[in-house]
Amino acid sequence: MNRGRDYSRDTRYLATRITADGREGFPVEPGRYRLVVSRACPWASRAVTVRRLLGLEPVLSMAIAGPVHDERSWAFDLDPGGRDPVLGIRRLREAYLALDPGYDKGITVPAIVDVPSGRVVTNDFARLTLDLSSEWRAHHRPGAPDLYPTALRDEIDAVNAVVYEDVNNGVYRAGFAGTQEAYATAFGHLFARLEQLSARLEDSRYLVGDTITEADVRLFTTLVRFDAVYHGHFKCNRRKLTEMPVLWAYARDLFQTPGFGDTVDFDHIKRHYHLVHDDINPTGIVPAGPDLSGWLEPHGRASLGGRPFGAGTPPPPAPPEERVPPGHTPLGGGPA
Ligand SMILES: N[C@@H](CCC(=O)N[C@@H](CS)C(=O)NCC(=O)O)C(=O)O
Repeated sequence: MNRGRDYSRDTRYLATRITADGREGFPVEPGRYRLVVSRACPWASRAVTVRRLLGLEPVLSMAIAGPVHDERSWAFDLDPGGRDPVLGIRRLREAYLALDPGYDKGITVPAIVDVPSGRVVTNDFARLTLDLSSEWRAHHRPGAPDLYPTALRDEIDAVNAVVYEDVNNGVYRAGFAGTQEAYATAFGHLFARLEQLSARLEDSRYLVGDTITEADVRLFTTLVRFDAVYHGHFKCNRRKLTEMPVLWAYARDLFQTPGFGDTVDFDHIKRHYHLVHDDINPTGIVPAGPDLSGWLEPHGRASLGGRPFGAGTPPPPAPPEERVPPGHTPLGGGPA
């Protein structure tokens, strides 16, 4: 990441696509690939939620890196012996260097690794979830929602574009701003966009159409981090999420929908931001708050109509090894 006067994201991704027809050399194949994530990261969390909503767990395995990384990249320090049990590596950089020993761009999550070769295939986070929806369709669970329906793609793309610019990446532009002006600009755009989204969601349960879509997944991953990290650590403090009634109810509604809140690890989120960005939090103190119990309060949005899964069904609980540990979530967490 490049920080400084005007924070800009390094967008030179490894953009090879895994497709149903394998036209880029990597066909969709059950068991062949491993999705590497951190539950702290909003971009990776999109993929965690989409994989779960679509029921791809049996065909696309998942590695969860520890929340705190250093310049040597994400580490599998939550796993026995500090190694990912499938890839056999300690750090994500090993999979990037297996592809290209001279690799000098961001070693980021989410990434999908080709298990037989141990090489990263893609870290193109924006494309990755859309491909899980479209290219992996043959492996979706029965009752999986269509998160990127053809008829709504233009509208979803348009919402995603402004949400990315002003909200998903906007909080980073505010938090990593190196000048007062850059911060003020990002701050202004962020809260103006949140107001506009709030107006859009006042009478409409979801962002596009009357079921959950990719657009909701992308807005959710930023909203769920808002009070825990963006409000304080990134100085996005005109209002807390809990002070924006429509967005707060919308976020709670999604949080309580299987596949969203049950993937959220507040402990990883708070430790990642406050410990990794030691330039903006040099003491390394991780805040004790906020109180998370409000996430379970009734949201009252069912009366707006809409059905989260349309004609489909919610996903069953995650496999025990993929549940968020107790104490990291107001939902209780842990194996059932
Ligand atoms: N690669 C994308 C999104 C993924 C991303 O930024 N992931 C972060 C975590 S939230 C990451 O892996 N950072 C590691 C690093 O930059 O060293 C980007 O930079 O725009």
